[in-house]
Amino acid sequence: MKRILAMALTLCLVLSLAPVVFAEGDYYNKEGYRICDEEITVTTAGSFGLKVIPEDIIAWQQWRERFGLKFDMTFYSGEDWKTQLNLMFASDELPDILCDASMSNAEMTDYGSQGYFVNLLDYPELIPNFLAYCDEHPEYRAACTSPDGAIYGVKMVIPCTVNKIARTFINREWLERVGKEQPFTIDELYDVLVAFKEQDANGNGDPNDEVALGYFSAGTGRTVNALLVAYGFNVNTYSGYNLIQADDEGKIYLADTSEPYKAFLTFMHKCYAEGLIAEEAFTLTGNEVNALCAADRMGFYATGSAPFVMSSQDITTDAAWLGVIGLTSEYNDKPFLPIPSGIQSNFKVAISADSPYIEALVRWVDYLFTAEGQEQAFSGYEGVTFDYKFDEVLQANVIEIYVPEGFGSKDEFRQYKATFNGPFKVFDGDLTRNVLWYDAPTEILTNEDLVAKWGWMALLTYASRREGLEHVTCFPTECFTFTEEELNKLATLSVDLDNYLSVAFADFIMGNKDLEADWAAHIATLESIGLNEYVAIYQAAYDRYVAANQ
Ligand SMILES: [Ca+2]
Repeated sequence: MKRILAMALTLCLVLSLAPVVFAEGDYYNKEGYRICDEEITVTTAGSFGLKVIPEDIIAWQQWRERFGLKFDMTFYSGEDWKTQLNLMFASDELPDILCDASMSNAEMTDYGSQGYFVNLLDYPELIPNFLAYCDEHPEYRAACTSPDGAIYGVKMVIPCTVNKIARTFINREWLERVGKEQPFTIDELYDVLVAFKEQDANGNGDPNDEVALGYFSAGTGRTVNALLVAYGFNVNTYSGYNLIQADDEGKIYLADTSEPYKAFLTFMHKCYAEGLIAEEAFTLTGNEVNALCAADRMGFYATGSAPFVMSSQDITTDAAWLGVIGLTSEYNDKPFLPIPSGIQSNFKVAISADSPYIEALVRWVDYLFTAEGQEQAFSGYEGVTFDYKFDEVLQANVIEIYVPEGFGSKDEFRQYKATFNGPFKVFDGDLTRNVLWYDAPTEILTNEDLVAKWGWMALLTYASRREGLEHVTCFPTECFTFTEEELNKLATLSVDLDNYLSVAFADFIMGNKDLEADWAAHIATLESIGLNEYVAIYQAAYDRYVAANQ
């Protein structure tokens, strides 16, 4: 009913607008740039916290000059944005294009199917670069496709591999002090952790101040990702629980209910019981975790940042660490590295179906997927905000962002002057990091100068080159889309499961629950919450994803 009404409304809208809609080609060029010879002013809004004056940003000026698009931009803080966006929907007054929509799959499916947004696929001749990108990255197409088959918006993606993976590190200096080699299996890791705990691994004279396994739910929760991979799970997780997986036959299951997962929890509990994990693992705050790192008290952990950031020092301090990738265990003897898609869950850019400039804006979205469009999102324009410079150690061209007078660093210039660090940023990250990851010869990756400059990125790149290590695509739950009915069910199911699993996870690790005596009751509780229905919904979403990917 809603759909029919929406279609009728759209039809009325099109008819009522018909007299003022520009004839095709009148105001825009179908190919080449500029997009509009005669400048047009385009309204845009989105969630963006930085206080900048849009007209002062170099990207804004470049877009005006290069494309004939003058963006009239309005930004709202993250908290205000949802309210503002709802008001826009209610009053039917969307701007021409949303530059940071921060809309979930559910919201985009809902509003898109009601006719609020342009389906990009209705303009195939205007989106050659977008379609080429989707062909090359079918998972991206799947992630942006609503269950009705339309693409109402595009999402941000992190293209740099080293930025996406679970960044796991072990302290090389600690290993040397306790006389151990880098561990590659769970058993070897356990030996090392025991040595870290028993000896004065950080060399400060106190044999009792080391935190061997740096798992803290705040700050270094990602540590569990490296351990789960050792047990054979192809995951990208910060929490360590509620993990959807597919078996070899494409059958979906919740990893948390499996034997290898139980073995993972058993390992975590053993570490906790023996004091290898800190007693405060579930209660320490992020700042307190950083203080431990700054005091050199953690020997092994994974993080969303890097050792030098965690310990508030400069990047040269990363040289004291080694990258850890592809641990194995008795449940999984093949080392592998899961590489996440890097596709963010929310929609970033969407064009209002009411805009008089739909075609020009469809071309603008398409531009964001050209090589230059991808590069400018993070780094701006060559010769304007950065130069390519030959890196002697890396033996390759890398992007060197300018530091003009008045700016303290490249990043300050980039964020506050060169680019919009959010709006229209569909590709995030310095693309030359992939030159290091994919092209640098392995023998230079341990070069002192290279490690001093690239720090954690060099450590992980080197670890990724280990012989026999397989690089695999991470199981792509973030690319799944759900129907309205499924979303309604998931709204309560996933919250209930998450709430229960987060408590059970801590209880099993801390020993409040017993992994043998309480396991059957644990599974029964999951079933009573709705495990089977949950898995069935994910199975349907996965089947659609596989179909959309073909
Ligand atoms: Ca010590």
